[in-house]
This record gives sequence, C-alpha cells and structure tokens, in this order.
Amino acid sequence: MLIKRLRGWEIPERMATDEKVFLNRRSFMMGAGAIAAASAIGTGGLVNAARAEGDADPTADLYPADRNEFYKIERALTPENINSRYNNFYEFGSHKEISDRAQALQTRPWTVTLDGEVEEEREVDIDTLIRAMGVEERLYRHRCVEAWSMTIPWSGFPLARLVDYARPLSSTKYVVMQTFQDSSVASGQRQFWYPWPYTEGLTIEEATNELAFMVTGAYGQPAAKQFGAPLRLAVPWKYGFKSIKSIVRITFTSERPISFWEQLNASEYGFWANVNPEVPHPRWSQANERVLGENRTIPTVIYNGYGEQVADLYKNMEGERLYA
Ligand SMILES: Nc1nc2c(c(=O)[nH]1)N[C@H]1C(S)=C(S)[C@@H](COP(=O)(O)O)O[C@H]1N2
Ligand SMILES: [Mo]
Repeated sequence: MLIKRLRGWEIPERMATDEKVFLNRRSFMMGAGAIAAASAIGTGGLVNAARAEGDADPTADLYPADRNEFYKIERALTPENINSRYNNFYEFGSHKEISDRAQALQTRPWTVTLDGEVEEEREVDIDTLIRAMGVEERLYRHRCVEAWSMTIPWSGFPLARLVDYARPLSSTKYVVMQTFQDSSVASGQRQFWYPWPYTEGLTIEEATNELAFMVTGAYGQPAAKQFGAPLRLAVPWKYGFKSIKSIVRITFTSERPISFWEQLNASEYGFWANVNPEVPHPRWSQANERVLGENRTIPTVIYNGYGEQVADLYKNMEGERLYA
C-alpha cells in the first residue's frame, strides 16, 4: 500500500484550521453566550429524531446502565444537545458539524476483528461482544488537543476486559485499533491525503489500565453515530484524538503503530499524547481549555486530572515524547 506522506503545509484542511475556527467562535460566544445557549436548546429535538431513524440496536435494553460511582467529575456534564452537534469525526468532514452526515453510517450488522498476536484470530459480532462484556456508566472528562473540553456520561466496559477476551500472546506490546473504511458513506474518506483508515494505539499496559474504556453508549442510551457508534475508545488522560471511533479491528502486536495524526504530521502529533498544560502544541498553548457549551475557559490539568490512576505508567520514560 502506498501512503503519501505530507508535510504540514501541504494539508489543506487540518487542525490548524479548527483552531482558528475555535478562536473566532470563542470570541463570538463571549459576546453572545445567551444566543449560543438558546440555539443549543433548539437543536435537541433534531438529534433525537436522527437517532430514532437509525438502525435497530439489539442491545438497547442495556441502557441506562448502572453508574460506576468511582468515576465522578466535579464539573457539570456537557448538555447532550451541544455535545451531539460539535464533533470531530473526519470520516464525515474536517469540521465540527458532521452529526447529520454521520447518520449515514450503518452500525448494524457490525463485526469487530480481533487479530495479530492472539491465541486465535476471530471476528465477533458487536452485540455478542457487548453482552459478553456488560455495560456500566462512567462520567469522564475529554480534552481535545485543540484546547476545548467536555464532560460526558459514557456507557461501556473496561478495555482490559476486552483484552482478556481476545487472549493476546505474551509477546504483545501494543493494542492497535482501526475505524471502518467506506467512502460511499463517509465522504471525508474521499479526501485522499488523509491516511485512512483512522488508526490509533496504546501500549498493553495503557490498554489494561482501569481508566481505558470502550464506549458503546452515552447519555443513558446507545451511542449516537457521531460519537463513534457502535464501539469507540475513551482514554481521558490523553488528547481526544487518541479516542478512536467506530472501531472494526483490534490488532495485538509487538510493533508500535503510527497513528492517523502522527502519519499526517509527526512533528505535531505523537504516539503518547498525554495531556499536559506545560507542554504547548507547536502552534498554540495547552495551558487552558474552553469548556464546551459554557462561556469560559479553565486551566488544563496534567493527565487531564487522572494522574493518580495513570502517572505510574510513565515512570522512567524520560526519553519519550510523552505529551504531544
Ligand atoms: N475515527 C475517528 N475517531 C476520532 C476522530 C476522527 O476524526 N475519526 N476524532 C478524534 C478527536 S480529535 C476527538 S476530540 C474526539 C471527538 O469526540 P466527540 O466528537 O465525541 O466529541 O474523537 C476522536 N476520535
Ligand atoms: Mo480532538
């Protein structure tokens, strides 16, 4: 397979653009918070209507799932109608308003391939998998590398449980995940300069940390398509781009993968991508974050506030570029 490697300046639409949009939007919202709030209320019905027309979900009876009270957050949850209308899902366009287009994704039937260094490679039906794993609810923060953040009630199961289920060999060092590829439903995938399919990866230690979560639902229901249905990762101590959506393949390997953003621009996006306010992105500060749906910014916290659970993963790794 030939993958054209692009330099930053060759990429017509990329995160730099999003950052400009964000800054403009932010100054707009400073002066018009009330208008923003009013229009957000107005779109709620549309989101739910879109979901009702979607594919039947045979596991819908699992929601709302019991909340795991260990994963609480001090901030208010981002309203669903705001979260559902402001998404990064480049398969459907390199801007935030992709929620309508994402409804074209058929999320049933859906199979997930478990392959690579495992006892036995296999394909598992998503509903079989979800029933085998069980579902709980966790309130998580999410910090995008573009310096906005949200808080969201995810439903799903620990990735550690799925790793067990896959029975990796002891040689496995990394867990690599891939998103579906079908440019007939995801027009963004016709933008040939992106290295589709979207790929992300974790070390096996990260993947089996209790915080690493496989998302199947949000806001007490099966996940909306724009959130990455039917299976999406949530690694809240890392920048949001690590939390890959609509996963079709999970590969266990001893080689570190090169992820989507790293492939596009390795000088700006790396493998580890742990949140750190003191390490700026080459083109902007990471010190603060805009709270999605609120008219304010707050200081960003190391590991997005999850240091107690994850800091140990990175002991004695000074040589690694852990924060980009
Ligand atoms: N397949 C895929 N997964 C993806 C992305 C994407 O473009 N494609 N964007 C990432 C980024 S940059 C962020 S911030 C989050 C956004 O999740 P949200 O739309 O649920 O807020 O999804 C991540 N997962
Ligand atoms: Mo992001």
